[in-house]
Amino acid sequence: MSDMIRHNWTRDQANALFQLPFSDLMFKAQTMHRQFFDPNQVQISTLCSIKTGACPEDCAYCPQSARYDTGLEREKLMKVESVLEEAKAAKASGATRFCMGAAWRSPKKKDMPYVTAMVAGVKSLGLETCMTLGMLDQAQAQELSDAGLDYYNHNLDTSPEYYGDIITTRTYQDRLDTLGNVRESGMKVCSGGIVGMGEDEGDRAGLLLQLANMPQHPESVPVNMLVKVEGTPLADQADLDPFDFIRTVAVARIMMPASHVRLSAGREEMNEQMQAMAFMAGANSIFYGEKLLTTPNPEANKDMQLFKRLGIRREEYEVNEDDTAHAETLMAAVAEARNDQFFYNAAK
Ligand code: SAM
Ligand code: DTB
Ligand code: SF4
Repeated sequence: MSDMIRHNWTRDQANALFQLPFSDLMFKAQTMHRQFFDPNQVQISTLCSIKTGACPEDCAYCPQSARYDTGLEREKLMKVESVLEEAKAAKASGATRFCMGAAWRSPKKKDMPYVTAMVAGVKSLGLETCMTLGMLDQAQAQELSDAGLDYYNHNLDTSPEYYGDIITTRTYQDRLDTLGNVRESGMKVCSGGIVGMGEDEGDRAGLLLQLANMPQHPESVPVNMLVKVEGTPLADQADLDPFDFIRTVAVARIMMPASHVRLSAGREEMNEQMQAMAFMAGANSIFYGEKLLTTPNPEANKDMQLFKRLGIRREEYEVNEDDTAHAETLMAAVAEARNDQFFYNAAK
């Protein structure tokens, strides 16, 4: 099977997959999916926006950029206690991974003690941890990894060729450098992109080529459908043909067969048939819970009903006792340093 995990895809091969008749592509993706995964299991992550709005970057799709008037209230970094409350609620409603996102270009030195305490606290609850905080240098990546962060999300967003039309405040190479630092630190990589931003099929192929030709594939590949937010430059972007979205999922599945491909932003605008088709194309992860970071997501009970109707089961996460013990030790240290009973209790 390992020879099916390739890192030498050519542009012609990626384009050819997109050009296949739809049924042939779906068959190929399903066949690949079944060799690596149980096709009826889906991994469930819940998002939490730990720092919302007022971001200095200019990503044309993003409601959190300070450059666009999207009516979003800026918020300070959440308290560790509040994040842990949200994580408990996410676990109680069925999530196995908790993904914390911040509207930052990159974390500042003063933020690190708080975010690492969040990681240790969430981890000690028996959840997998993920963060997306912008660009990381090697030392920051290592600090997060040492705190017990399992995944770091940092998307390439689109092809290198289309990238300049979407973001000017950080380069494609900056993103690749952050992903390199994450990989080097020992954390798992979560990286994907957004479709429906006016890119063409070659750009969607170009994005997947970048991801699939990395020395190691990202363990998690979010495929986001653009959520069009009033006030952003992409608010009036024409809709992408839903079949082109499904094709992107299918090609991601074929090019990165052992990775979890996540049906990410945009589910609120998809009907159930389209979501079922995305699962058939090889998507095996979702964001779960009523909110993404700032925009709506389907209600949790609606998702559970859909899973039931499709015979889909949640992918379980096996808690590693050593990891939990490590997280508890870190929490106890944080509690002592802050002389804070809450952390002490959370660590027990
Ligand atoms: N600020 C950090 C960064 O950009 O690296 C982390 C948070 S940022 C909101 C995480 C990702 O969310 C972006 O890379 C982008 O892929 C996705 N995203 C943001 N706004 C979106 C939208 N309107 N539709 C779809 N995806 C979106
Ligand atoms: C990812 O690829 N998608 C998520 C997560 N990683 C952080 C974010 C989607 C955000 C959608 C717009 C919003 O809710 O603000
Ligand atoms: Fe800031 Fe991230 Fe939004 Fe870009 S995507 S504007 S970096 S929050």
